[in-house]
Parts: sequence; C-alpha cells; structure tokens
Amino acid sequence: MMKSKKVAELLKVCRGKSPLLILPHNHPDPDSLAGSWALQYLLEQSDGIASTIAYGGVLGREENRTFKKQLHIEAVRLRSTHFKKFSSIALIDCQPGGGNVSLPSDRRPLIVIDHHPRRKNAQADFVDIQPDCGATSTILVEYLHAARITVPPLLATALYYALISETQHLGRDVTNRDIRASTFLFPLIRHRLISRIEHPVHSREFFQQLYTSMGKTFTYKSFVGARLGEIYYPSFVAQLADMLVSLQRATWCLVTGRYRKTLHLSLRTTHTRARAGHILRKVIGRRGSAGGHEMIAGGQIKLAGMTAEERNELEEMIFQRFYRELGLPENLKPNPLVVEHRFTQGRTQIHTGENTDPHRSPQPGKRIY
Ligand SMILES: [Mn+2]
Repeated sequence: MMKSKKVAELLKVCRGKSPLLILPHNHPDPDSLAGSWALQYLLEQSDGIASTIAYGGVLGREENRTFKKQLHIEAVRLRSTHFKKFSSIALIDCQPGGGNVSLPSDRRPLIVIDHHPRRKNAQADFVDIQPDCGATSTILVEYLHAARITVPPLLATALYYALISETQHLGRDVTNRDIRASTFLFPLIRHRLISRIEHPVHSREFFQQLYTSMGKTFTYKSFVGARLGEIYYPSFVAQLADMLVSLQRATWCLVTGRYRKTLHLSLRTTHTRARAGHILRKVIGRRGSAGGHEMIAGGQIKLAGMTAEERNELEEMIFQRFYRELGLPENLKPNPLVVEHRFTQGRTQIHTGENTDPHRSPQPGKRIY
C-alpha cells in the first residue's frame, strides 16, 4: 500500500548511488543508530546497495555503548574524508541544518528520514519526515515490513530497544504506529540482550558525575534544573533530565552541561501535550538550535570564543527566559535538591546553613559520611 510505494520511491532514488554514507545524529542514541542500521540492511537486501554508517561526536552513555557492542552495530567515527569519499548521504533521525548533525552546509543529502518536526531546509531527493512517530525506527520497521524483508534477530533487537528507550517503554510521546512496530518486532528479539543493554556496567566516572550533579541540582516550585558545567560526555544531560523529572511534584526539568565548547541542553516535562521542542527552540532562539517532541527536547549552543563570564550570563539568561515561558515568578530563590547530611548514632542531621546557592558546586574535596 502506501508504505510499499514509499519504499519503491526510496530504492529508485538510490539507484546508481552506491555506496552511500549514512549519518545518524551526533552523539547518537539507539533510535538513530538502529534506524541507520535498518536503512543499511534494507538497501543491501533489496538492491545490493552498499553503505557505511558514520557518526559525529561520541557514544558516551553506557547503555548506548553496550547497545552498539552487544548488537555488533558497524558504525564508525565520522571523519572529514568521508565527505570526499561518498557522494550520496542519508540523514537518519535528524535533518539538514539541525545543529545536531555534522553535515557540511554545502552538501545536499540524498535521503532524510526523521520523526522530528520538519525544518525549513529539509531538502533531499527523498524526504520522509513523520512527527507522528515516537521514533525514527518505527518508520524503518514499516519499510522493512512493506518490503517483506525478514528482520534478523540482532537488528530486530536494536529496533525494539530503540523504540522502548526513546518512548520510555511505550509511555512517552508514543503513537499507535510505534506500538504496532514494537508488536511486530517482539517475537523476533533477543530478550537477554535487551536486559543487558538496559542494565549496563557503569564506570566510576559515571558515579562521580552523578555525585557532582546532585550538588548542582535545584528546585524552583514545580521545576527542577541543573547547571552542570563541564560534563564528561554530552548525552549525560539527557540522562540526568530523565532521572530528575521523576522527582515528586516536578513537572518540568531543564539540564545544561558543557562538552567541547558546546552547551548541551535537555528539557523534559510530565505534561503529555506540552510542546517541549517548541518551547526549547523559543528559549534558545538564534543562539543555537533545538528540536524535540511534546515531552522531551534537546538543544545545543556553540560557546567558542566566549569567556567564562559570558557563558555564565548566557546560561543565566536561558534559565530566566525559560521561567518566563512557564510563568514562574522570577524573584523566587531556587532551593538545592539535596544538602549534605551526616548520620550520627542512627539519626540524620541535615546541614542547610552552608552552600545553599545551588548554582555553585559543592566545595571540592568535601566528603559525605
Ligand atoms: Mn529519535
């Protein structure tokens, strides 16, 4: 039906264009990696079209590293030579000019497949943008299904994990199409691998990052936020935002962190129709770029050439604009989420007197007993 027509159109566009370069977004998450792999598999199986998956940025989050390793996903780090070598490019889970993909501005991609709201400059020979899907992987599952291609277990597992991680087990920004796609995949997946990816081994740095982050987290009525400063991998802002928005009575969460001269922002809300992506784009404006859905959004701002003071002012302003957007009073003092406490003879003593300014990090070297 509709979908098989779309697949025929896709294959027609790719004819004679082999090999292709497939680009997930920078610092890729399971949805963009699984989507890329599914496109690679579809093209290879139906028309023998070869492709290379290359990602900009880093795979930081342990879940994502375990995901790539356990499922044997052949994706390499993107180099500038890739753009010389490949004349045809496919963007998966991102769009040209989105700010989260390392596509040179003078290159027009051959293919764009995404589920984020359409950007003005989303120009390509084949464009399939469906904000109606909770994940890009859903679109690719529909293609594989329409092309009557048998999905091998590891690819099925990748696509299924992408769906459940992107939608928090089909509960956030999800539609019937995502549920249908996951039902289709379910009998094909390796359950033990899903469990292994979802519960990865964490490095000591992760706990260190978590510990310092708690000291930088503050609440402001129903808002919870954190300004993390330097972070050790960019997707940590999203990971922490997911965690913090689960705070009792919190309805909004914004986390910011710096990684290699870029400020990464992650927004979450418990409201199912809050247009988080729209709000974050409005708050960031022309200073950077953002994208997202109803309940989740992400963005980035380039910080190159800015002094520490200018960076600080910028972040301060982002938060102020955000409070205004939510109608929160601006004269309110934020409260720290956690305070140092000591356990004395089974009793908890809470120290609130010092370091109550949550924008300041806890004093270095201070230990919690
Ligand atoms: Mn996605």
